[in-house]
Amino acid sequence: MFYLRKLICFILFVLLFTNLTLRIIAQKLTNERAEWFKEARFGMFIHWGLYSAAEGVWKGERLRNSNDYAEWIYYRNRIDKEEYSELINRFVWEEINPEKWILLAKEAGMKYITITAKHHDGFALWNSKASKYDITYYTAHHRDIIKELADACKKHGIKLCFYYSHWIDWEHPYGWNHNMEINPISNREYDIYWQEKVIPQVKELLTNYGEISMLWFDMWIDHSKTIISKKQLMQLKQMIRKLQPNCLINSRLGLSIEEDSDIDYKTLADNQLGDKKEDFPWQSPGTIAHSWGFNSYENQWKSTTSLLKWLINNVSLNGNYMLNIGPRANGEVSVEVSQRLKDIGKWLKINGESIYGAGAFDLNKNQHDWGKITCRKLNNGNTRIYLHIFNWPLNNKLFLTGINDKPQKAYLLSDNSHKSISFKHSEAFTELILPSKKIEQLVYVIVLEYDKYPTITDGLVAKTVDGGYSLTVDNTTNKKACTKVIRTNKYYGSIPAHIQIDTISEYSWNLYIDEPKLLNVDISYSCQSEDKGGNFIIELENQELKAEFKPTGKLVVEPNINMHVDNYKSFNVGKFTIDKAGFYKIKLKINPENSKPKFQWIWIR
Ligand code: FHN
Repeated sequence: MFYLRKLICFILFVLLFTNLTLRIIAQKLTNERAEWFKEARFGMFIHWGLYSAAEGVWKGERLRNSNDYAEWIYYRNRIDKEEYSELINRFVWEEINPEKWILLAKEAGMKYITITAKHHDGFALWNSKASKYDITYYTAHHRDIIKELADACKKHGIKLCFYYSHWIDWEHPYGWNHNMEINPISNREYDIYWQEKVIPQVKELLTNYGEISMLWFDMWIDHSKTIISKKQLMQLKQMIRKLQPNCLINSRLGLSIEEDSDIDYKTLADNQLGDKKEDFPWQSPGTIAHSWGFNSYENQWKSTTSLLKWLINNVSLNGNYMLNIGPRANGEVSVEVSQRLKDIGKWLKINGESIYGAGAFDLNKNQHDWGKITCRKLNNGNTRIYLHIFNWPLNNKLFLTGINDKPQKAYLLSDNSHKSISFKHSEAFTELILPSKKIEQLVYVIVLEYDKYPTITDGLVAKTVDGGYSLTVDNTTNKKACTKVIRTNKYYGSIPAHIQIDTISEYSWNLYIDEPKLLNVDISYSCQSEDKGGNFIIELENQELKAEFKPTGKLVVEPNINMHVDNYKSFNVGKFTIDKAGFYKIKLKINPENSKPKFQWIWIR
């Protein structure tokens, strides 16, 4: 009995150890494979297929369904397969030149392209032996667009990646389409599709077109909620690893990076931007308007500045951005798209150093109201911090809160001469005196050079562009507060983030105040009680300001629809005297009595 127990313990230990070792090895390989991807940061997605020729309209009827994804027209407008394939006749082959897309990607500063080799319609853009539903069979020209793209990528030094719709395939009788939720197929039937189309087609893509840097699968829900089995996914993954060990695989394969550490990176939802710093690689796929495939009715164009800021946002959190183009059936990229990409490219030509191979810095992502920070460690141990100014301060003073070290030098990245920008530094605060802004760049970048990786003081409330400090329910040092914050988008967002105070409560904030001054203190809250009662004290060292909560009444959100919400009002509560620059703690102590106030912020300036 004793030996049996020992044996079981030993086996369990070995299993656990092997599992852990395998995970570590998988993670290490993933990290090595994804090195180029972290360096690249910016890529082009290309949605091009039969749907491009429909342009979002079928027999005079616009795409059904309010999620205007034009590439979904086959499914949405219930089109017959053979009729749908006739869209091929609208393609203008003499004009189609995929090399132009690669040249555009290059001009935009993108480092890789991902082409929809096969989208949900099941139509392959290459000469596929595994299925006749491909471009070669249906054209007299026998074009292999994938081959043409592979050649162009090689010629211009762009990484080639493929989108392959593995889960959904509307063409194959046993491929998945959502209507099968009503008319199901069996697992055995689905496996016929898997073995006769998915496996051989992915094999073709990985065998016939040279080095493939990434396979981008598109199952946006976990495999457990779909017809695909884990066994099928593992079969596919193992084949990819065998055929092209360096090819990246995204999490939309259907396996999350948490479930399988051999998945190389996480793909966020469509147009979902990063929200937190991650240590593993990740990517947002994004559109310039709404649809991925060409849609003649498109009217939701995003501005170049927004797209650029999204790229910067993602890099500041260690992410990637893959921005889509949906060329027409003559290969043309609409001017709305090409112009935006060229403008981003112009910016990257000058400022690319803050993007390519750069990543997140340790300060809180929302700490500064003027923009976003990225960072790069140099080989000699020096570090460059890049301040991306989304909102140029009117007084040309830029406040950086939280970095303890003094930079050696500051300059504008767009200034070839690296002319020094003057700055003052004390303890955890750097103030830069910017040159007056010229209106040339969409986003100006300031470089701060350090002779080592700078240390930070975490959790300080930053000085805002207009010289104040906003002490909110989000930046308090009281971590528990976060769980109590009430946020709602109801009533058009007219109810701000707040904490309802039911019991005696205390919140505090850490600040660095950089000069002696008299600070005005305001507080914003909502109090619905008409009774007197409830009070608060705001403390700064041995100074305190005390007041009672006052009723704030209601607010009419929109006329005539009885939409009345709690009013949030700010009150001045007095002044604090700051004798010298330094670190300070501000405390808010609330005794709500019966008034149940809802606290929003303190503003000091
Ligand atoms: O359904 C597809 C859609 O057509 C498009 O390809 C996007 C790109 O991320 N992926 C799916 C929806 O998330």
